[in-house]
Amino acid sequence: MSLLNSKSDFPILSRQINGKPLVYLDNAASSQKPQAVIDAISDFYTNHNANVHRGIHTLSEEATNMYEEARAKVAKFINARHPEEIVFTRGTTESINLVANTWGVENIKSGDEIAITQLEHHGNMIPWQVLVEKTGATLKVLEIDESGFLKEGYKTQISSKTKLLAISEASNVLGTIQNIKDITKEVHKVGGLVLVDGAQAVPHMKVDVQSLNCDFYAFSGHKMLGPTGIGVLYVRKEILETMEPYQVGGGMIREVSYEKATYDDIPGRFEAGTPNIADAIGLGSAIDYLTKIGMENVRKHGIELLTYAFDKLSLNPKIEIYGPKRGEIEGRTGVISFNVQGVHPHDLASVLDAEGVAIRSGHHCTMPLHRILGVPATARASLSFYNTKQEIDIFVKALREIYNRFH
Ligand code: C6P
Repeated sequence: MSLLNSKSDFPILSRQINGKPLVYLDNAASSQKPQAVIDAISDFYTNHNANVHRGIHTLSEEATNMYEEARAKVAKFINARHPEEIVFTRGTTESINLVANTWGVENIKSGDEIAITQLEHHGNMIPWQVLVEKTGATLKVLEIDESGFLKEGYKTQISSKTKLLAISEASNVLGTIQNIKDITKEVHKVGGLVLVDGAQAVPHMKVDVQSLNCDFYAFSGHKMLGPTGIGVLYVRKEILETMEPYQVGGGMIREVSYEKATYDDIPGRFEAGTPNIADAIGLGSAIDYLTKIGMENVRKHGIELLTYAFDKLSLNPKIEIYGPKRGEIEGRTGVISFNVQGVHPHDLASVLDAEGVAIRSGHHCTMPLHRILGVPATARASLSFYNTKQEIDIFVKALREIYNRFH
């Protein structure tokens, strides 16, 4: 499949916004969906809809097979050893909350430490704040350098007290890609576990949980061409088997009496109630689509677009880009957070919208990081492989005009 023709696979990308062709640069918030994903969801409801794991009639068996096939696709996509290591959730946020409320509550005690980094999304911060509050443990915040990389000094800040390091593989603001493999090695040395927030990594690069050797890996379907309301939590099998259910009820039990219940095996015991069947199947279709393109090609094209955008944007000295610089481009994804001198990011976003260009402005659910950056808000253009150099030209030209208008 050619990347160059892929834009036409996404029906929404031919829309006009305010009379201008849509230039969609808000992919870090949520990506657009190819027709194949929309069709997969529609096909499920049109031809196969039934509940899963509950019936022996044909439709129920078809639905169950399709749902479990989607799980197997996810496992293969991130190179998990077993499909049972994949729990379907609503998204990254729910995946992380699941870990905090199960593994966390069961294992974290007063005197223990949980470590995060300064650049974490609120979704990988607040669940740990609540957990330490509940358990009497301590939350340690590890420092990042100017480009957003975890500072080497973290090695002296972790110890046998560190039960978990929760870190994003790619930042949603700075784009910085951490060296998870090395970090995992260091945390395992002191006996801790590693949870990776992969929300901004999975859409852009090959993720291999065995090679990263992480213990938990969380991500969302909607940022990687899949539907909203479906996400993934990978947990290493030996750990998942020790965890108690997150929610309890129908569909996750083995035996129930009026007094008590025993629970299903993994992963079913973490999916109480009727799961989001159609969207899991939609996510499976998104994985098929990305696999056809090849994640190596997605990454290669991403770097090419990012380099092009960097070169164009850095022609204007009034634009400050945060995160890894041009010389470190391999260390980042296509998230470009920036400020234009003298223009508020919200003004930038609304004037760009009038030109058909969609970007995000604000704190991007990383208020503490923005305090470190010394600004209350940034503008953020985030690229996907379906963006083109022509679209970047439109974006840069519109920025130039806005700058001239405000000065
Ligand atoms: N970031 C953004 O515009 P959910 O909302 O559960 O799908 O994902 C939460 C989340 C967790 N971690 C990281 C690194 C993220 O980027 C996000 C979502 C979006 O940056 C919406 S705030």
